[in-house]
Amino acid sequence: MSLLVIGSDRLDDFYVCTKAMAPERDVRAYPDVGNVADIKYALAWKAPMGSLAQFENLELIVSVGAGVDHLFTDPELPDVPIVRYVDPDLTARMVQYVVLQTLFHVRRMTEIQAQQRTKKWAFLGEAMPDEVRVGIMGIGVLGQACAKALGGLGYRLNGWSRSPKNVDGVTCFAGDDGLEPFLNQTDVLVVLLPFTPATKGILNLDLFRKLSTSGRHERLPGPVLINAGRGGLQVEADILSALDEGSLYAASLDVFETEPLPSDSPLWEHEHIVITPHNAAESANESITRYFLRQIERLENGQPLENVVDPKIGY
Ligand code: NDP
Ligand code: OXD
Repeated sequence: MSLLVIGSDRLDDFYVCTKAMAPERDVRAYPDVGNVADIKYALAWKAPMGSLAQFENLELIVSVGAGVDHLFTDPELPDVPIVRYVDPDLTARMVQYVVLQTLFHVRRMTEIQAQQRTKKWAFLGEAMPDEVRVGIMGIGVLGQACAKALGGLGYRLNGWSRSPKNVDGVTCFAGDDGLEPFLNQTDVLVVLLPFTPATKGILNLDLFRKLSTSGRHERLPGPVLINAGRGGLQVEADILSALDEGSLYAASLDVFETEPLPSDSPLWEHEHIVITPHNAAESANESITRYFLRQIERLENGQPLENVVDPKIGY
């Protein structure tokens, strides 16, 4: 009945933290697994392909992240319940990131910073909050928390999801039919979608061209993209083309097709792009470990697991 921590740059931290928080438990850190038959519960982030298949008595996988695409890329993924990470720590950090990036672009900070570099003192027009429509693609746990915070700043809100939703203060759109009307009424596109076969490459030139042009005026020079979902959602060459042709004004990207972002990527150099190193919502080791242990306790006490993912839809 051993616990395993596997994958992640923070593997050693999770190991130490799990041992400290559950001293009565036997904890192993991959690849030092001992007898594979002992392993019953795994805390995983980007585990080496095929590695989880060797644990024949595995009963539960808890994902270190809210996204579980890192598990579903493994063709030998064991058929056991997968719980994704949903926690106030993660949610609060994502809300801060999305609010920060939204304000940054609506207040035209890339232009203001360019002015600073040339010691230029000049006012730029700024949109009033209720002139700006923030459209949240993926109005799930994180999207709804962001909507609440952005609504408090006075922005108008739209949301898009797979299944129809009712969210206070948000005009909701759903499915393929809802996508175009959602985009047509969006000035700032916040992306908090999971990476699945259905969302792969969805952020492409065709989509950017459907974003609202009516919000574009001297105070809000054009649509903004904020992607904190996954890099596989975006076509990076298309983001650059959209910025060049004006169908995007600016972008904040936390996730990339290849991570770390290669040093020769032209995204690094673009004046209207903010790059962050997939740190939009990097939760504390203690929060993640506490969540892992709670799921194990629930399983052992016969209580339902929380936030179990559906392998058929991939999130
Ligand atoms: P949820 O599962 O709660 O929400 C996902 C939302 O996306 C739901 O509204 C869902 O629709 C919608 N969705 C999924 N597939 C489609 C589709 N094909 N078409 C339209 N809508 C779709 O996830 P979270 O909010 O917890 O997390 C979202 C993602 O954020 C994670 O999967 C992860 O990739 C990313 N993330 C990134 C972090 C970072 O640091 N950059 C940190 C944490 C998460 P429906 O409501 O109908 O199910
Ligand atoms: C997550 C992430 O999915 O950090 O939680 O990317």
